[in-house]
Amino acid sequence: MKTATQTTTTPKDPCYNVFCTKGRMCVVNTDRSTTCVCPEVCPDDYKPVCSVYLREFNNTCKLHKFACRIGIMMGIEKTGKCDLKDTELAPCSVSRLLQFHDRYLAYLIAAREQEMYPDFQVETWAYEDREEIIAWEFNKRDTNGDDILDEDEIGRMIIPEEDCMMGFLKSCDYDHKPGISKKEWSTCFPPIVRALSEEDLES
Ligand SMILES: [Ca+2]
Repeated sequence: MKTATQTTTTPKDPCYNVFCTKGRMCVVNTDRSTTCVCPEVCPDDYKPVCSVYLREFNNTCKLHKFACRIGIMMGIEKTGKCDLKDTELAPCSVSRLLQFHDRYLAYLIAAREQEMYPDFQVETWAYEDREEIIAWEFNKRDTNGDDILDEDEIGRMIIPEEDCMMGFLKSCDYDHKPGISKKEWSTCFPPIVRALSEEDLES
């Protein structure tokens, strides 16, 4: 799987090795230092980018503005318009994306519950427990135990009916090195449960 985040930067760009979390965008300051920001206002320039969730934005700033509102990592699949003819994947819709982390976490909690307490349901899982469940999933998926989810291991995580999964996995792999490390995994999969609706994203 190719690294999809920050495809517009080059190794000379000060932002090249800066990986902003929670949807933020790396900007270069006048002294060449960098800052991760959530853009409030974006230019109206039409320089389309296609996100890894196969949703198109008029420019990179608008992609980050949107991703910040949801608080998720969102890689760029390619600069330019999304070319859906080249892929068999369906775009991940906004409503499905809003609930993606919760949906995935609920799925993992059910699997973990089944393993640990097959006879009853746990009432609520604390933050630390959810953190542990996310780490448990990583270790289970890292079948060769090298602390990296490599291309084959990631390939086995794709669920055909989960149209946001591919984008999520691509967004997790943000550090220009192949595969998803434990650090990348815990960064892109926060153990929080959000309550956002599509209305929250308007304006
Ligand atoms: Ca591995």
